[in-house]
Amino acid sequence: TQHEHDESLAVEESKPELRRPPMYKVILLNDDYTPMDFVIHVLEQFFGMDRHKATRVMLAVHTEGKAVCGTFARDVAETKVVQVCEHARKHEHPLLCTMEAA
Ligand code: TYC
Repeated sequence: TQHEHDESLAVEESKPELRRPPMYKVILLNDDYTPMDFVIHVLEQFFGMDRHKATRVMLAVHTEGKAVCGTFARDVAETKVVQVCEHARKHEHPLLCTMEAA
């Protein structure tokens, strides 16, 4: 039928959308006051790390000044940044979290 013909044309002529969405690195920044245990808990709670990995990443931030916690689509990265910052502020720690294009 003409209807079926139109449908297949519509499918065949659509431009395939093959590009991945742009990704963003979520980055934790060092400071002098946030307790190490608090940072480890943040990495476990918000980034799904086990204690061993969370400890390694926390120490990387502590010694290098910053470290990548994970790479996510933009809306997920934005949510993590807000959640970590709100959690830190609730506990009155100066911990900073940011994101940048991967
Ligand atoms: N530098 C902090 C301390 O000595 C620990 C720390 C690690 C703080 C990682 C923030 O993102 C951070 N207590």
